[in-house]
Amino acid sequence: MSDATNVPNDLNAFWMPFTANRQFKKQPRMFVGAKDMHYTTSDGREVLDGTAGLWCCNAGHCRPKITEAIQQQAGELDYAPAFQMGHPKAFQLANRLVDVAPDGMDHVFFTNSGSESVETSLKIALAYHKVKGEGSRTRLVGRERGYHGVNFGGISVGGIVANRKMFGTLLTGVDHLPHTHLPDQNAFTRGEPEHGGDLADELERIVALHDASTVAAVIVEPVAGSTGVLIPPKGYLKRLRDICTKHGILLIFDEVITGFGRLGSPFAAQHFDVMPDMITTAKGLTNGVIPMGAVFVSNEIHDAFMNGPEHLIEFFHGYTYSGNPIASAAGLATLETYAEEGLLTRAADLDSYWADALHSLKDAKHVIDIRNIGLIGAIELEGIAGEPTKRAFSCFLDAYERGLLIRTTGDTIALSPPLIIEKSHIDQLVDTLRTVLNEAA
Ligand code: PXG
Repeated sequence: MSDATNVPNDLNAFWMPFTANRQFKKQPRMFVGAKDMHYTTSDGREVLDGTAGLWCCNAGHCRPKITEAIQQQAGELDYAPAFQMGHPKAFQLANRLVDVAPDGMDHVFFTNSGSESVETSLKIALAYHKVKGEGSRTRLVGRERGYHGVNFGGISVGGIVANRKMFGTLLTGVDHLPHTHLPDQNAFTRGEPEHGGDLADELERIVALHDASTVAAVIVEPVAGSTGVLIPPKGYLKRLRDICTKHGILLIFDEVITGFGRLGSPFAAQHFDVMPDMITTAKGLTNGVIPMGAVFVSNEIHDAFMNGPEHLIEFFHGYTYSGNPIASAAGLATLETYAEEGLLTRAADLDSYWADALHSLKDAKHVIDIRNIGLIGAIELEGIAGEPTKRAFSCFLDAYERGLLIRTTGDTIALSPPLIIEKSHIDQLVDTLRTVLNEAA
């Protein structure tokens, strides 16, 4: 067993998350370095990052400003208690964040991950109705195929069967909208699909069944990522907003992957011009470098809590690491990097080049659909009969051998490169994928 960082040591102790552990440990894939658009593998190869790590390294890798901010903060103030005490950088970061958030979202609650942001937003929704005197609003509505992290609230409102079926009865009082994936009508659409906007009306049916007075919140990903990239049909999100408003239900956008520039605006809410009541984020907030999440909260929700005697805690929730100094420093440096390089809007400039490149794969082997929006792409493959996910997973392995990192979910290849990507990288990415697909069994 070696302690050197560039060679695999004993792999047994680490039970890896969302990983085929036995396959991986027989044939490990290790990154030992990263810079800008590339990873370096333990056998010295460069791999083009087609996924921004896991949808999080939006400014690319090992960016100097972020690295230096973390180093400096670690030597200056390593930790400050998060409850009943503060430190300046958490407040600075909250201010910078609300500067890029949609108008009227002037408050931020810090967490450490997307999953925690989701739990936090659901708890704020329940508590908000309670403090407003509408404590009967306890039901939560999610959506089939939704991904909202892995904690109990998130998997309850989520709609990915594999993430739910092992874990009992989950939260009670949860209902689900139908998903919006309509391949027969929308296959090979560029951007928002034409068909399916009316699926938002299913919310009226759910509200009618339970009565609006029992429904607290609806949570959706504006663009669903983990389920294989589902782009909202035209008019869908606006319709959800209208129905929620009509019935006094809070609308939560889970922007853990769409936040921080992925669609060409800081947030999807701005891209689609639909304003939710809360936005959950993580990932790109610190460029993926240090765990941190944030829930953006509308002024109305925040202000509803600021009542009663001033010495009392207004909301019984929070984490030891909420607004951690090093994470805050990383967040500030990340936002500076985004601003200096125009990264929160760069996806809008590259959108059509990206779309053309992706859709040029239409005739590659096995491809049954291609979807894109901002700097997100999905290539859906026909699965091997009786062996779902196997074809896409072999493509993932082959792409890695050919110097390209992609993600797969089911039989869909998902792409979400760092927002610093250049056209030449897009060409390389698509050329590699074409070879991989055409050679796939
Ligand atoms: N909400 C959404 C919409 C997400 O995409 C989470 C919550 C949970 O975040 P944390 O930080 O708790 O993991 C996510 C996470 C993929 C992939 O390749 C997506 C995520 C995580 C890992 C892989 O699709 N999304």
